[in-house]
Amino acid sequence: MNHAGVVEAIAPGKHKALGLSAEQLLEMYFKMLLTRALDERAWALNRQGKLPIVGASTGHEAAQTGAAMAMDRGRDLFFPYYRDICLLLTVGVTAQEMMLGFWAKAGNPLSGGRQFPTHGAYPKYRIYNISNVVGPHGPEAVGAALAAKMRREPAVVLFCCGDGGTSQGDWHEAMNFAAIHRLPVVFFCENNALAISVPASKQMAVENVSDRAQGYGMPGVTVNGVDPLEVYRAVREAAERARRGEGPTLVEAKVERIMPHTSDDDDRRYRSPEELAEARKRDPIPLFRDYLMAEELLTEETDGEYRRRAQAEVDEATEFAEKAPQPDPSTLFDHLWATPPGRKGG
Ligand SMILES: Cc1ncc(C[n+]2csc(CCOP(=O)(O)OP(=O)(O)O)c2C)c(N)n1
Repeated sequence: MNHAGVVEAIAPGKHKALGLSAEQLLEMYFKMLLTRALDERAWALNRQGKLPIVGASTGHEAAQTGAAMAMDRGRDLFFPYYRDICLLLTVGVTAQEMMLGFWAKAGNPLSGGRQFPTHGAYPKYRIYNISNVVGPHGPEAVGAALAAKMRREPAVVLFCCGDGGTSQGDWHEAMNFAAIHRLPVVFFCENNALAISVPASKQMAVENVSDRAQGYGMPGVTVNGVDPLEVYRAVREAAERARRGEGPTLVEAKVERIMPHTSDDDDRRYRSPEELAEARKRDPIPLFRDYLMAEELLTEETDGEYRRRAQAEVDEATEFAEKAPQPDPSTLFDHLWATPPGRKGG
C-alpha cells in the first residue's frame, strides 16, 4: 500500500510566498541529492558484504529537508528516528560522519560505532537519542520540551516518527501530555503507509494520522510530503505556534518508501511491482528539480554539477570510513549504566 495518486507540479513561485531564498532552496536540493547518493552507496556496500545493515530515506528526502529547514537549527531540539538521514544532513551532520556510522567505526559521532547506523545522539547539533525501539523517544521529546519551557528557553522540539510509530502507546502518551501542558513540540509523522510489511490500514481505523490530533486537543494537518515547500510551510507554522507558547501541533507528511524497510528486508514478499512503480512516480527529487528549473534556479549544467559534487562527497566519505579504525574492544562497556562483573567500564 502507498499513497500513489496524481503527482502535481509544485505551484509556480511557491518559495517566494514562503520567504525562502534561492540559496535555501538549493541547499535543500543538494541535501536531497546527497542523501540519495549516500543511500545508494550504502546499499551497494551492504550487498558487497561490507556494511552490516542499512536503512534508506529514499522517498522521504523532501519531507525531511523541508522539516529541518523550518526549524531554528542551533537553537531547536531534534528527536529524529532511524530513517531521517536527509534530516540529519540538513541539520548539519556530514556525509563522512554518516558513513562512519554505516561502517560502525569508532569516529562516528552519533554512537561511536556502537549502534545501528543513524542511531545515537549528537549534542553539537542538539540531536537527541535516535533509538531503535520505536516510540519511546516521544515521551523523551516531550520531557525535553517541558524542560525548555520550565527554563524559559525559546527552543522548540521537533519529534519525528513513521506511521507505525504512532501505533505505540508512548506516542499517545507524549501527544496527550504535550497538549495538556501546551508544550513547544512539533510532532512530525512521515507516513509512508508501511510499518515494515504492515500497511497503515492495519494500524489505524482513521484515514490520516493527523485525524488523531483532535482527540488530544491539538491541531493536526496532513501535507503532501514529496513537496519540500509544503512540508516547510506546515512545520514552520507549527514551530511558530509552539514558540508563541500556543502548544504542540501534529504535522503528517505523506511520503513514499521507495526501498525495502532495510537491507535485511525483502519487500517482494508483500509489495507488488505495480505498487512500487506507483510509489516511484512520487519520487521527490525529480519533482523538486522540475520546480527549480521552472523557477530558473537550476539548469541542466548546474544540476549535473550538484550531482557530481554529491557523488564526490560520498566517494570521499566511503574511502575515509573504510580506512577509519574500528572501535577499541577495551571500550566495549564504556558509557553503560552498569559494567558486567569482571569487566572494565568507564
Ligand atoms: C517497540 C518496537 N517494536 C517493533 C520494532 C521493530 N520495528 C522496527 S522499525 C518498525 C516499523 C516502523 O514503521 P514506521 O514507524 O511506519 O516507520 P518506517 O520504517 O516505515 O519509516 C518495526 C515494527 C521496534 N524496533 N521497536
